Formats: sequence, structure tokens, C-alpha cells
Amino acid sequence: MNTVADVLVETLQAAGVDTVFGLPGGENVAVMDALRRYGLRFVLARHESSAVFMADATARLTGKPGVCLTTLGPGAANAVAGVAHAYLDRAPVLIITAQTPDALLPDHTHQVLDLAALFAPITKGTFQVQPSGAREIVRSALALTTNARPGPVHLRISNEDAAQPALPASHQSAPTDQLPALRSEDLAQARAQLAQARKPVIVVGVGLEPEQPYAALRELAEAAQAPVIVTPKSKGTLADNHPLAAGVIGLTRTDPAYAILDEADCIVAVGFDVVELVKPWGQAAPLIWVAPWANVDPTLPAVADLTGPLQTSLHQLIDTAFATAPDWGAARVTALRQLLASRVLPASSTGQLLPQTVLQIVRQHLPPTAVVTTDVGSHKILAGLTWPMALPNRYLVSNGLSCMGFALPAALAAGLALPGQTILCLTGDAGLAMALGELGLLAELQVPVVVLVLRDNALDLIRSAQVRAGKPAYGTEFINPDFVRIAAAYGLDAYRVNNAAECTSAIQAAVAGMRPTLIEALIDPVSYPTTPVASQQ
Ligand SMILES: Cc1ncc(C[n+]2csc(CCOP(=O)(O)OP(=O)(O)O)c2C)c(N)n1
Ligand SMILES: [Mg+2]
Repeated sequence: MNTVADVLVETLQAAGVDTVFGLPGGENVAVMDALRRYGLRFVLARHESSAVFMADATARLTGKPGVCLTTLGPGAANAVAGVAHAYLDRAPVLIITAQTPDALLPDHTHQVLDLAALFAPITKGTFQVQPSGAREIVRSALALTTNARPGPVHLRISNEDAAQPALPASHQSAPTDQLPALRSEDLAQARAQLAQARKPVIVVGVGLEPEQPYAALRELAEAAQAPVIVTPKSKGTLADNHPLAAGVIGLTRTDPAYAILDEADCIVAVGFDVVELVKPWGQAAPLIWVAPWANVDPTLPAVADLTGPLQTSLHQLIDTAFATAPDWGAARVTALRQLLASRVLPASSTGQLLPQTVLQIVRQHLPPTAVVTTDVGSHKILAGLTWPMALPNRYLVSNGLSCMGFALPAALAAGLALPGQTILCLTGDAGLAMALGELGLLAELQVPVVVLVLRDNALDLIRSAQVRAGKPAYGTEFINPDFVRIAAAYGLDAYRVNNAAECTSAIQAAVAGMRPTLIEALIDPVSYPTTPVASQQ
């Protein structure tokens, strides 16, 4: 008879899961052995939150739920940042932890934490897997990760229960979110609003995955002549060289694309989630809500809620009789682009590379299909605002939570999900330090990840906040190790670059070699968009 562990793994396999990321403890032995026997790949992360980031990246790139595993108390606690990321970045991730057997409680307290309470605020649900109804609970937990607004779901299972024979359910299994149906009055209202708009704008967010209605979205934008504004997580939805691609919001309070959004007289929000914005949503223009989940948590004031599959809703809007002003659309986007192109970067006083120069050189040598992952800090804001994406769903970032330590594990998972694809992992020096152990996993996996660390010996974004507040830098500068020697010790190719020529040859070698490579770029952060301008200090 199949054990609970067998049933758990069979159910994952039936859902198309072939890889589990994690870091096991002694209480996971039965589940680990089932993973081995059923032939699932187990990827041993060096930190539990890395495993969750990897599960998220896998989910985004494969369209199937990502799965990770940790032990009880300490492993689960270490996974919290990752799970919180999955929660606020709307990632369909199943997190399986061990737990102390019920029979030992309450007298046994070693490593015992209330895991349901720990995960309740940062998951869509947390459930115990027991012999009775094991298959049903795993199946419905997996379904819950992707249902309506995606997010993480937690399963806990003791080693003792995992080794028991699985039994059919004697009780109702976990509920899934229900999606309200598209209402014809909302549709009519949306079309009427769009038909009278002179300056429509489409705002796109994280919710396009996994449905990927990119073509329908482009059709609607072109039919309406509506500029398309994306969030960091939806960069590339419309190729950045498309005449209607108006840029990104969600990085700073003054992202340039707000200039266009603020002029809109009708906003179509497609898979949009304000969790990505650093400032509260305050747009006065009438809003049409188009998403595969209900307009709740928080509810945006909307004239129409089109809730349901995106493709269906978008197609219903395309044949509206639009009345867009001739000087709107591509003309308005061109004007914004010209304004941004006319801005002059400050020069480096140290003679070091500007981050803009590094990114430009690296971009020139990367294949257009490359996946880009970024960490969190000044470098993320620069890349989010300026890195052009030609393809959708190739730009991975922690933005709802904005959690440091994301970029490297996400890049590793991308390397596994898309074999043979070059991956750029753009990270700050502090963010890399948080995930440094994963260089060991990179060396093991031998996926063609280029780790580009922008070394400024600072938590630059936080130091900038101090300077902007009129305070001196304090607790935000640090001494870095020699990243090149560390990478070399892991067996990776590694380069330090201090000028454009060195940067060019390093990225050329990394891309040609298709081997894991670290490039340490010594940069002057003076030109970051977040660096306070001297006259304003
Ligand atoms: C886990 C986590 N801790 C702290 C922060 C707050 N934080 C945001 S950016 C930043 C600085 C990151 O420094 P670095 O990785 O060097 O990037 P830089 O800003 O220098 O480009 C910090 C501490 C965070 N977002 N995530
Ligand atoms: Mg830094």
C-alpha cells in the first residue's frame, strides 16, 4: 500500500512537478526517500528562503506550481522570507515542511514552533497532511496555489505520518478560491467608458502569468492606441521597442511613466496589483479592472470589474469604437522617450564605471532571449526603469516584498527551467552576500548564469535615503570580500572589471563560454536615479 509520502510525491508528479527545491532535516527522511524513489529531482539549496525563490522562478517559467521543502522549526523559520516573497509576489508555490508528530505534543518542545501560526499570515492556507485524506489535501493545496490570485500554500507533515499507509478522505478537503463570473453589465460599462476616452492607458501587472495573453493585450493597445505601462514583474509584456510601450511604474514614487498615467482619462488595469507600487494608488481617472482574480484586498475604485480569464475579457474590449485623441498613443510615448533621452548623467568623480555603462555593455552582448533576474537596491531601480525587454516573462524580480537575496537563486532556477539559455543575475554587493552560499549550487548545476555584482561597498539605496534625509551615512557602508577569489574558490569563472574594455571582454567571455561566471564591476553609484542630486541635498 502507498504511504502518505508516496501519495504526496505521486500527486506532485501528476501536477507536472519534476523538481523540488529545499534543504531537508531528519524529519523529512520519509518524504525525501519518496522523492528519490519516484525520480523527482531534488535541488539542495544552501538556504531555505533561496529554495522558495527558486520555486517561484520555476513556477513563472514553467507555468506549473513551484515546490520546496524544509524541515520543521529552524528550516521553516529560515524559509519565512521566501514564503513572504511568494505571498506578496503572488507566486504559486507549495511549501512542504516537516512537523513534530502530534503524539509527542505538548510535552516535547525541542524545535517545536506553531507552524500553522507562523505561515498563516503569509500563505493562502496551511494544512496538515495526515494518512486520512492525504491525496485530497495535497491535490487541493496544489490547486489553491494557482486558483484566482496565485500565492503560496503550506503543507506540514510529520516523518511518522509520512511513513503510514495513505487512507481515503473521511472529511472535506481544503477549499479553493472561487472566481466570480464575468458580468455583462460590467462589460457594457467598460466598453462605454473606453469609447469616450480620449487618453486611455493600459496598466499591466503580475497577473498575466500563467495565462500569458500577450497577443490579446497588444491587440487591445493597438486598437485603442493606448500607451502600455508595465510593472517590474511584467516588464516585456509589450516589447520595450513597441511604439506604445510607455515604461514602468512601481520602482520609485516619481517613475517617469507616471507622467503619462497622470494624464490618462481612462485606465485599463490588466492583471494589475498595487502590491508592486511603492506609493499608494491615487489615480483619479475611471478604472476598468481586468484580472483573473476579484478586485479585492485592496479594492480599487473601478467603474467595471472584468474578473475571469484575461483572454476573454481583453477580446471583449478590442472591438470598442475608440475615440482616442490623435496626439495620444504613440505620439505621447515618443515625447516621453525624447525627454528621457535628453537627460545627461552625472560624471564619475572617481573614474569608476557608472552602473548605466556596465548595464549597457552587458546588454549589448547578451542574447535577446536571456532571462534577467535582479536583486533589490539602487541597481534594481535602475535596471527596472531602463533595461529594455524584448520578450515577456523573462525578467524576474522580488517586487511585492522586494526581498534581498532573490536574484541568485532565481537565476539558478531559471537555468534549470530553460536549459541552454543565458541568464543574467544582476545583484548588489550586499544582496550577493546574503545568497553567497548559492554560488556552490551554481558550481554544481553548471547552468550558464552570469552573476553581475555591482560593487559599491554600500547598501547604496539606504545610504541614499540617509543623505536625502540630510543625515550622514551610518551603518550602510561595509568592506567587501574579493568576490573574484570567492567565485574562483567555488570553481566559477570570474572577472573584476574597472573600465569599459574590461567589462566588454568579461561579458563576451561569459556569454561565449556558457559557463557559470561572476563579474565583479567596480562602480560609482553617483548616477543611480535614486542618488540625491547635490543641489537638492
Ligand atoms: C531582506 C531585506 N533586507 C533589507 C532590505 C532593505 N534594503 C533594500 S535595498 C537595500 C540595500 C541593498 O544593498 P545592495 O545589495 O548592495 O544594493 P545597492 O542598493 O547597493 O545597489 C536594503 C538593505 C530588503 N529589501 N530586503
Ligand atoms: Mg551595494
